[in-house]
Amino acid sequence: MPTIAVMARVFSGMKPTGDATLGSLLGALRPWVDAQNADAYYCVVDLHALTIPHDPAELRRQTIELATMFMAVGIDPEVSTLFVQSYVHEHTELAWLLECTASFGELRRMTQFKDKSENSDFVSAGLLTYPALMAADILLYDTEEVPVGDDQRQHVELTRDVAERFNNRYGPTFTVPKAVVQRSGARVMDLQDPTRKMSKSDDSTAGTILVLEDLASVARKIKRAVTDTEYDPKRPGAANLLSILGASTGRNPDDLAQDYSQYGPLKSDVTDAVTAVLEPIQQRYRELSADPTTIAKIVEAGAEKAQIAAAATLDRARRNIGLVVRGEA
Ligand code: AQP
Repeated sequence: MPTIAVMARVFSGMKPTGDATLGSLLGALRPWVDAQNADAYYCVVDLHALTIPHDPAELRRQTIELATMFMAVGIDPEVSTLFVQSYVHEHTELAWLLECTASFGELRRMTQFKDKSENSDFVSAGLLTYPALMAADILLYDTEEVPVGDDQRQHVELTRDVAERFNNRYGPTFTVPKAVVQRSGARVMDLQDPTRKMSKSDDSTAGTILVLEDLASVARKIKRAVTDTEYDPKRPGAANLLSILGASTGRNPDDLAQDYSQYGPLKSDVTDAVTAVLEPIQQRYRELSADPTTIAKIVEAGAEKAQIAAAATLDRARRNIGLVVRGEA
């Protein structure tokens, strides 16, 4: 398992585009908890949710729900900073400077852009420029490490390229961050189609496990997960179950693979392990969601703290790129 350096400056975010899945929990939220420190920033990236069609009332509801989920999983706002992206206007402002630093060609090559634009009637310009906003999110906090699932590795690579280009062109401005990706759980696959990533805005309900899902339904879905007739730990369905089990128990999936010769016992152990992970989170979520006013105050306070760091970086970037500073002309 990759280790996060002690007290590294950490930033990561999640879009409020649907209910958190087992994939986002194992690939991102749990690693975030492990990486918590006074220099860790965790953000509900609501502006990214605007890149695809959305319902405004749903977005508002899901934003506070996702902040509640961060805390239910174990993000402690007394330790790290938890906030909502759109509260800190520096994100969109820096994004413009970075859109003018990234090239059209590199944005167009992003796998997520290609996947999400492929079968859409309406492809927003924001879907193309999304990685520049994500780069701004990360770079504003002088971030050293970005804990993400495997699918976001490419966007962090682009962030590195853009930061280096900006620093080369305009002088030292940004810390160049690196992605930290778990070995197991980095890409949890759909249980019905293990060649496809489990995603929260997907309609594959039978193949997706939600963090807040009824545990009997979770057990049914794992039991019905697509596998082959003969046990083969290398096949996608089996590899996915072993990766989920590894991420849930902290054990190495390659070692776990040796413990089984049939799918029945494997599925039963995956169910127990996933239940043990989800149960306390669901309990904590129920307690926290009874008091949304407190959550709203926490994200407000988090945004105030985040803005102090963000404003300093934006000021540096504005000066270095050549914008005249108001009152100093
Ligand atoms: N299946 C997954 N396995 C491991 N990690 C995952 N993540 C998401 N799905 C899996 C990680 O969780 C974080 C969530 O990021 P996001 O919500 O901003 O965007 P995403 O990666 O596009 O997640 P989804 O669930 O696929 O959202 P939609 O469907 O709205 O696009 C990231 O660190 C991601 O790697």
